[in-house]
Amino acid sequence: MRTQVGIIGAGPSGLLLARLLHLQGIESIIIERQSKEYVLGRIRAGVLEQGMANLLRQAQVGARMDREGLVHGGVNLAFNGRLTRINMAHHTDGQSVIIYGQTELTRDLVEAHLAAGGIIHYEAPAIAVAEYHTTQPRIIYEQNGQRQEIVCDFVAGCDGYHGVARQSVPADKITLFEKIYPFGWLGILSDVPPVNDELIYANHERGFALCSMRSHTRSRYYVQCSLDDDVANWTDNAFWDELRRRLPEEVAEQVTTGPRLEMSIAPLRSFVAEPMRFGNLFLAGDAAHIVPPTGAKGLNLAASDIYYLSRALIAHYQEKRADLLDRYSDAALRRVWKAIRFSWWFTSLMHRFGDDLLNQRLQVAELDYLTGSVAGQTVFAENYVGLPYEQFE
Ligand code: RFL
Ligand code: PHB
Repeated sequence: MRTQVGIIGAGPSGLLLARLLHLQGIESIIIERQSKEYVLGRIRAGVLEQGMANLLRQAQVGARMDREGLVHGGVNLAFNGRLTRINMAHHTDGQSVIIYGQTELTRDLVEAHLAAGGIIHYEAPAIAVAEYHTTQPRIIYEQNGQRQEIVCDFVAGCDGYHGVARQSVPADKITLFEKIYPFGWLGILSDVPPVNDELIYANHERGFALCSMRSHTRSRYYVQCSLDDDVANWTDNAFWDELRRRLPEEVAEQVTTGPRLEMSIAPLRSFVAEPMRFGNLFLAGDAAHIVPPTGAKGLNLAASDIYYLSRALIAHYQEKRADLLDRYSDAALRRVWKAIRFSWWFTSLMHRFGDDLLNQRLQVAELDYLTGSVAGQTVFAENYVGLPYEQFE
């Protein structure tokens, strides 16, 4: 098999890239390890920056997001038993975020891509990327127990943290930066109305908590948990009790509880691989970097990578230009590192780190300062709504 751009991974990065290329007449094939049902059933992120929303509209998959997504111009920080709202729109010239689940967005992308004749091979794990330093890189994969190959002009490694694209590069050609946090997030999804119109990030001496949502009738809540905790240790009631203990009283009283649709534990990690280009192999999204979920940046970084990568590939095919391909890694990484920094900082500010009482007092002092200062609120707001994409043309 032959194609122009071979894409490994049918998550948001791979699908969005395929879609943007297709609209410019550039062909691709996506290889996905899991089944379609599995990919469409995953519960992950829920907050879209404006830059990402615009890119989805450009990819002609924004209609349902614009109909069903919830626009939030503010976000709440809870600490010391009280709730403070940061008016993000006010501090960023009217910018906001859109609450729209990654699950829904993935469905929109898959449906649009398949309807336009796009090719996605599910249950087809890539094993390696070969000869990526030549003009004919190959993706080697398996399907129905058979070894297969796709010869491409370029390979996009959109295969997430555990993918093979990054691992196909020799260790001495790639630099990895990693930090693993000493706790996880226990999350519940439940068909109950959210406790608040906008998100609440809570710092509490028992540990962090987050009140989020997917719609007016579906809530997503998280509590910080220990790394060796297990979902089997948690009944629904135990989760709701722990959540309420970590929220200001007037909020806790308003929480509507219900049975779980899903409950899971996610570890927290900061990770960056540099560079993001190796010959004609390009890494994008979680394949190249991971952020802890505290700033809601993981999915949004996948989108900014694809903004840069799609433009670079389009300039190559339509204008025979190589300069944007050459600049891809640096441009993407500049934005990645700023989001890595914001997510690390927000994680450090909101979570309980053991019994470090000094640290707890410092966190409260910083939150008090941040929420009481126009400069502090502005810094928070412009990072949360998403730093701008660089001009890339
Ligand atoms: P994805 O979504 O992981 O997609 C990668 C795809 O590649 C496939 N794959 C392979 N395919 C073929 N051959 C192989 N050898 C392959 N190896 C892997 C995988 O099956 C998968 O379909 O990466 P992508 O597209 O870069 O998108 C990134 C986002 O998904 C990610 O940043 C966010 O979901 C991160 N994240 C969260 N971000 C937030 O902003 N807020 C959240 O609440 C949030 N929760 C989460 C998350 C990520 C999680 N993961 C990865 C474990 C919760 C979880 C559980
Ligand atoms: C979510 O709704 O799943 C969510 C929202 C905000 C975050 C992380 C996760 O920072």
